Amino acid sequence: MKIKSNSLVGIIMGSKSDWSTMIHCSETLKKFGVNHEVRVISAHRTPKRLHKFLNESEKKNIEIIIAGAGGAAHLAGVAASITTLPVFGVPIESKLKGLDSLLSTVQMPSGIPVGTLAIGKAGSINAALLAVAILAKKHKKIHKKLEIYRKNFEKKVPKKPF
Ligand code: RP5
Repeated sequence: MKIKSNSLVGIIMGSKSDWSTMIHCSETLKKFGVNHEVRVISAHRTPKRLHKFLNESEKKNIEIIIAGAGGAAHLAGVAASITTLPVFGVPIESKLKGLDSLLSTVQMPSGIPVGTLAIGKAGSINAALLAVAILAKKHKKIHKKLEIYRKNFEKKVPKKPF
């Protein structure tokens, strides 16, 4: 049975402490008018919540899951194993500068993929932009906004370094 919702993306993160990174993902989606849900869900602290959220996401119109986690960052991988929705992983900066988070997220054995972005803020923003690019194929309004964004983005790059 379908659940009523106008969210296209689900952002999950292992801890409230990840929000200072994942807020950039949410802010970027907002710029493109992409409705999304944001939840603190941990693969090891709240596994039932993870199953429930992904189960409900599939019954809503959610098309993409973005998971941010740090340290032994298995959230994106576990999420990808539960749902058939595409999952992007954002490695959160950690005590090991995010290298642990990056390797935990990116090194998925073949069979269950996680599209892994860069560590920290850049990855958080890019996860949103990648989601936007995928959504743009189907959603015309998002496509238009992406084209405008790209045009303006190029203009922001200075021609000279001084
Ligand atoms: C991970 O542990 C979370 O994703 C977070 O990045 C990290 C630390 O969590 P807290 O101790 O700050 O709650 O599960």
